[in-house]
Amino acid sequence: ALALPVILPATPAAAAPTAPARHLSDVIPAPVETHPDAHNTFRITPLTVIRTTPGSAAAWQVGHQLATTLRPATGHPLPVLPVRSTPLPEIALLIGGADDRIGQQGYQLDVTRRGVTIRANTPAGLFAGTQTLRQLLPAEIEAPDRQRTTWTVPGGRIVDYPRFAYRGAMLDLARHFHTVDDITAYVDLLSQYKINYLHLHLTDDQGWRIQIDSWPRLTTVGGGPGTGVDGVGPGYLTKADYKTVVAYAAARHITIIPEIDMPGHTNAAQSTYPELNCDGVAPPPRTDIAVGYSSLCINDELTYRFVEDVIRELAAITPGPFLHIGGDEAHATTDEDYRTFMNRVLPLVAKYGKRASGWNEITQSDLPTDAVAQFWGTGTTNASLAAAAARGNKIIMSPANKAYLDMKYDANTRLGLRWAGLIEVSDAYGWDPATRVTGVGENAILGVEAPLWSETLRTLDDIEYMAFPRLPAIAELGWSTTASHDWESFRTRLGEQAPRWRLQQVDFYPSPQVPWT
Ligand code: TNX
Repeated sequence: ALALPVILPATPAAAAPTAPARHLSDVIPAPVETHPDAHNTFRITPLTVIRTTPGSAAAWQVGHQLATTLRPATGHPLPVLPVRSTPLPEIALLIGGADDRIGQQGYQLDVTRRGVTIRANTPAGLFAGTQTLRQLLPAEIEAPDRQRTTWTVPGGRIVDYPRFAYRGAMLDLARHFHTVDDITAYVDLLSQYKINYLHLHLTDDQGWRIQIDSWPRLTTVGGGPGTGVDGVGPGYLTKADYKTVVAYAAARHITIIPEIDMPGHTNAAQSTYPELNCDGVAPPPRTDIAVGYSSLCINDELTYRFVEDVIRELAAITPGPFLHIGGDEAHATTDEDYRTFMNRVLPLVAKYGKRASGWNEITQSDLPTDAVAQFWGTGTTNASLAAAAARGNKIIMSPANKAYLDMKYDANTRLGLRWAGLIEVSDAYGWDPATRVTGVGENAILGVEAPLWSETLRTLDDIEYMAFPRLPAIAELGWSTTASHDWESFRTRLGEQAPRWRLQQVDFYPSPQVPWT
């Protein structure tokens, strides 16, 4: 008898686990409009391709970044093709053809059985859409290695665009230096929440963190060994490092804003160069966290040569429009000297092609109308800020008792300060930028920014712990409509971010206010 080959039934593949279904509105920041269509979910499979507008290198770049994000966990090839159509299931990233309302930063996202289509007027808008897509996929998409799950995207349409053009974060490199790797890791996290500006606080009393060729000891001494709070935060960015950060951020549609804080907060420079002091004597370096004791010498021409050198060199390596000149807490400068100084320095910023921004104290000087003032107060009135807004200056809102990421969450928080109060997640979320300060309404506001001062922070884990989960709260205030402002909804969506943060190894504060999943 003929021996027949034994054909075993194929082992049924163990069904891939199905993650709890995501909904189109389970996104931070909350999208403007969602139109769910439960019958039209899309699945990313081994056949899925990413298609981008032909001829747009920038769109292809966004597609390539999306593929890089989706490949590790899916294990799928996800080729990126700049073509008009494919017969395959696709994720299409297309410039043009979207809802009129999306503007320069928004996007429209359509999910059907056959594919996902993101449309935008700009690469920045496409990128924002891909960050939404990322959050619509199961949390396992953030895993560094292949996961067995079904990569479902909920069906329907999102039309989404920001309330404010400016959504910022700030990192203080002066009190403790943070490396290029730490800054770029922070950029990755910021970009997931549609933050589009990163302000780097580069100089302060305790350290100078950016290379300036015409004053070389600023970094080697002012940023050298023994600098930083407690003398344990040395380091600085070379110009090459700075350009690396600028390019890395730009690829994620984040613009870097460099800050040189002056005329106060300047001890690192003045202890390095005696000639920057009125008496020609260099004060000792400072590693404590006091503020308000240092001042550049207002009536010395050398001061303005120094400032011009710094502004010129920094402007030359900064492609973004803004240069931040600090201006806060100049308690060792008289009011008259402060105005004299700003009247000299503001035109220098313009001379090198930049738009000045500064802390709200700059509104006490004669501001050009394109200057931007950053409110950091804790109150709800500020006469000179309101007057500047009335004259047409734009305002960035960073109220210290709401938006400061360096304030402790509660009395037990190991890191952080508490001068502006304790800031739980509900406090960080519970305010409206356009009604915070009398006379500074919606139209005067360029946007919001969440500053992170580094007196108590040394590592990336420290940064993450203070920023998460409050940074997403500020990001939502900057992007989403007031109509969608809702604490119950926000804290639920925030709780759903936790599995993503765990997979990305983000060290977050597990606030008792949030239903973590
Ligand atoms: C105030 S806010 C400062 C900084 C400190 C911060 C600490 C501002 C413009 N100045 O010098 O680092 O408080 O929270």
